[in-house]
Amino acid sequence: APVKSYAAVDLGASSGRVMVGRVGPETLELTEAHRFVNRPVRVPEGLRWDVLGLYAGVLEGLRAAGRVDSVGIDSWAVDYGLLDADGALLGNPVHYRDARTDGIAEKVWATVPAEELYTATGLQYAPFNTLYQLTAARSSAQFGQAARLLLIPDLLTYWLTGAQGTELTNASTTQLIDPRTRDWSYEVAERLGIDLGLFPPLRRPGDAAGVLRPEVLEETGLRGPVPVRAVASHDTASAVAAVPSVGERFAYICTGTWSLAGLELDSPVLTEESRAANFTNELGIDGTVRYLRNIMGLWLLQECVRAWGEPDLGALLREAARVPALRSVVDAGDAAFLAPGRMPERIAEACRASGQPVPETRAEITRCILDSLALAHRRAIEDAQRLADHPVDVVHIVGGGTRNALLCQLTADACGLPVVAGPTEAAAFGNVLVQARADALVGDRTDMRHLLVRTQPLTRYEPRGDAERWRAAAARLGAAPDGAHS
Ligand code: ADP
Ligand code: LRH
Repeated sequence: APVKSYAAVDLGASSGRVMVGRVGPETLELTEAHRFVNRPVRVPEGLRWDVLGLYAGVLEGLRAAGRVDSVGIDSWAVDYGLLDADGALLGNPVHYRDARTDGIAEKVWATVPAEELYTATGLQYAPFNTLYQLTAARSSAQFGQAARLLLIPDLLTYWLTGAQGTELTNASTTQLIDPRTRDWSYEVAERLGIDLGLFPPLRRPGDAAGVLRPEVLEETGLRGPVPVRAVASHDTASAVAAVPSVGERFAYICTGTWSLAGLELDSPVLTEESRAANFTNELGIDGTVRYLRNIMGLWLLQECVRAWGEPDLGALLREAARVPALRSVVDAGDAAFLAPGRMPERIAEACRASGQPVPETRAEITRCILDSLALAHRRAIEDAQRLADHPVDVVHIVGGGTRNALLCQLTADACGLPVVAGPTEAAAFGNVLVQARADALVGDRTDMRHLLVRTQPLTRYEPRGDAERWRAAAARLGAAPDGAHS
């Protein structure tokens, strides 16, 4: 039976990587060709992505990857580049943690009330949804020159191929897509004066997206033609596609810079209760809905580790494991933690403000973060099951957080459910598998998942039975509203 090779470009908020996947009917192997840091840059006008640095990393990765049957790109959601009428990039793409969207949502809601926006688009409120970014950008000189808008993976695909498109799973994070029709939300766009003509036509995971340009072949040393394939270009959609579940009754948590915790559903949940609980309905492969909540995730720890001068993570986590559990917890869903900087202080302040013991040492702060994340995972998974009327027996953890055994165990304890951890590079697996499926090497979504289960090492964590303590801690955090409020 044939085995083919695919390059998966996966750009996370903290690092980018080019992985090579080998896929056959009984084969699924992933190796890292190249990894590079993704560091946002603060310039006088705000926080920006170093998108040229990322593109250079992609080219270097493709060179290291060598001969592949096709290439797919996924990245974090919501952000975009603007092109002028000649197709040239206008400025550096703005980082979703930039402050330009402060106070913008209220302006949008004055035209389209938050309730209507939710029924029309199914998206949770987050200040950085593309819709709010565009509203903030509209009066800028740069925007006046824009002829095209390309989401980050679509921008890199354009640079590699010269062909333009808007991939659907990532488009579903703009707040301009209707999750029922899986097409643009024309009415919302019109009422808010957003020109959908800025976006090139929609394409779906598995669609052809062009071939590497001759100049790219030359720079990477590859021999053409090399097709580029649209994948589930939202990294979370690719990661969910690679959740190694065998049944339907599962929840997932994609852990990296963010924790995205929720369910895979056939249709969106657009109730007022769901909106109040800040659940989102993003689109996945095969017309599925990713019903989930954004939780601040390991960002909280990343920012502390950065503030502390990058101490060894393994040693820090071992010390944190010895700190007594649940002394103090913060609301890891709170958008107050969105911006970079002063994270250890901000966590301590949140504990003080809620009358809890203030964590002092690095190990104590780390433990506070991990307990808080586990608690936020518990709340999201409980709420999702109730709101979607979709009970689960197991929680799958995928992404970088699978390397944090303490976080996985605490999540099992908090949820009172077994946790199955792995794969770590879920987004890259999902990316590769969608490419392989387009070549008919794997069948449907279930086949993709079974192949993962047969080939990938997974770690199981059983809940340690202290459910009552977690219930009490959840109650202590109180009836604070959930999700990215501030
Ligand atoms: P993203 O895709 O958002 O950039 P990743 O999925 O790569 O994020 O996950 C990055 C996170 O994984 C880091 O912030 C860190 O907390 C965790 N991580 C990475 N390596 C390790 C490790 N060796 N031990 C524990 N945690 C790790
Ligand atoms: C994770 C992610 C998440 C989005 C956020 C902006 O990388 O794509 O799904 O909400 O970045």
